[in-house]
This record gives sequence, C-alpha cells and structure tokens, in this order.
Amino acid sequence: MRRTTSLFVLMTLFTGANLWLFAQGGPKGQPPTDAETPIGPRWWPSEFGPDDQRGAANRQTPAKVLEAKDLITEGKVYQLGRLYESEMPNFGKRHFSLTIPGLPTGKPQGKNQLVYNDELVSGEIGQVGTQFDGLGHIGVRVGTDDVFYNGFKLSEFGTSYGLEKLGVEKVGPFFARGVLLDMAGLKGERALPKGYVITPEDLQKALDAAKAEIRAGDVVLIHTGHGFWWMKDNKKYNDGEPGIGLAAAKWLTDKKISLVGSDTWATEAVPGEDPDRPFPVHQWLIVRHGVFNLENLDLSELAKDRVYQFAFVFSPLRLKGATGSPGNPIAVR
Ligand code: UVW
Repeated sequence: MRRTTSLFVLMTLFTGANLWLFAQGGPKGQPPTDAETPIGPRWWPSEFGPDDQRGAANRQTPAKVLEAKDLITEGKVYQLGRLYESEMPNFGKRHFSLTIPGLPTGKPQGKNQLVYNDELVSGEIGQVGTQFDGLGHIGVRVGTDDVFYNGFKLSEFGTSYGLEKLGVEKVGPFFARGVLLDMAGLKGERALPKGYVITPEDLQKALDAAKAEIRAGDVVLIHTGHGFWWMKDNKKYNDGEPGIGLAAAKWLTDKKISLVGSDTWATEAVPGEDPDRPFPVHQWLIVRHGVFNLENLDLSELAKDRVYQFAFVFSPLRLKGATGSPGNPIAVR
C-alpha cells in the first residue's frame, strides 16, 4: 500500500514537473519526452518554421497546380459540397439558420419599383455542413494553457471577436492533385459500419485498387459510404461513423499530404479506438502536423464514376479570425 502511494506521489511530481517545464516554454536543450503533453512530446516548432500559421497549406505551390492541371482530361466537374439547410445534421448543439428579413428586404423604390432580398445567416459558420477545419479549431489543454498548432497558446491569440493567430484567412486556396480512396467500394459495401477503424493497410489496398499514388501536397478524400445517410437518416448519420484511426492518420501525414477529407462529420472513427481519448485524429492532423480536415463531403458521384485522381479546388472563405470555413469544393477530371 505504502509502495503504491509512493509511486503515485512520484508520478504526480513527474507530471507536475513536466507541466512546469512546459509553462517555462519547454525544457531547453533537452530532448522532448512522451509525458510533456497529454498527446505526447511537444509538436513545435513546426517544420515550416516557428512563426508559421499555414501548416500543410505551405505545400500548395505553383508546381502542385500544374500537376493537378494534368489530371483534367474531360472537363467534368463534381461538386463535393453539401446543401446548407437548417435541417442538416450538426455536431452537438451547433445550428444553421437562414432567413430573409422583410420579404422583400428592400421595399419598392424608384419609378422602376426595385425590390431586393438579403439573407441573414446565423450558425457556427466554419463548423457546420461541409466544413474545413482550420488550425485554430483544435487544441490540447496542457497545464493551464490550450495549445494549438506550432505551440501557439490560446491565451495569447484568442479574442471574443476572432483568433489573432491561426485564423482561416491565413490558409489560402488549394489547387492540387486529389486522390479518392474508396473504402466502401473496396469492401463491397454501401457504407462501412459506425466505429469501423480504417487502417493503413485498408488505405494502401484502396490506393492499389485505384492504381493511384499519393504525392506530397496532395489532397486525399476517403469515401466510406456513410454520407449515404445525410438527410435520409440524420440520427444515424450523427450517431457514429467509420473513419481513419491514428495509424492511418500517421500513414497520411508521413506522405506529407495537405488535406484529408471524407463523407463523414469527423473523418475519424466514432466511437474511436480509445473511449478516454475523443477525436485523437483531429489532434494528430491539425495540432501536430498542420494538416487540414474537410468534413461532410458528398463523394458519392466520384465513387460511382470511379474517379480516383482529379484536380481538387477549394478556397476557404477569408473569414478573419475564424476556426474554419464552409464552402463547395470541386473535383475536376
Ligand atoms: C469537433 O469539433 C470536435 O469535431 P468536428 O471538427 O468534426 O466538427
């Protein structure tokens, strides 16, 4: 009993010491340790430099545009964005509402009796419907600080009127090679079941089946089939989902991709591999690697037409200080 208590005291002191070192900016001159933060060793400075706020968007270069252009052979455009409507499935208590005040908003004026309508939108605009998770969306509580990509602390960049660092306006457009990994097709199922954890082996098999390759800076879209339930059975859609696990996320970040997207609301399996660790893939991708996550895509047409490589185009809205962006990404082949 006394030994257990001593062990507990030692562990508490060790963790406390690490958090203290973290608060001082990290143990200078010492190699990072696993116990430094709740997700392992510190993840900063970023490979893109200690001041970087764009993460894997730095891999979007003129060369990527030219590579993507070579994949356009038919001129067929696929819209990957969902309709934004108040009934769409949302995470937690998020909402989306669009109203036209006045109807018409502008009453008849002039001899030509001009009328006009405006819309009033409310909602967590970067985090509802088809949504692009920016680098200010996900963080990790370490000691008393919430720490984000590149070690930026929320206490130093967060304001009630938007983020002064890591805002989505810093990201810029994506015009890159896109690769579709059709997991549902590979398994011969309409949709993978909720909680199915996609492994690196699964991803490799889908890549081989597609006769495709993944290059640095690419965009990888994962078709699980779960999107089938969108607006058909929203309860089922929201209740859990198939998605990548941590090993598959590592497989993707090792390939130095820019962005991963899927036809689910989180891209990662829910429930996940460890019930005590919610959304660890979000932290792996966004916080640790600066890789973006694009959720609630409609990938059904791409999968139906077996389009596995294409030009991917998406420009996040330049919402100053926002955590993410809505939008309608496209694939062109
Ligand atoms: C969370 O915000 C936790 O999830 P998502 O990015 O899937 O909306």
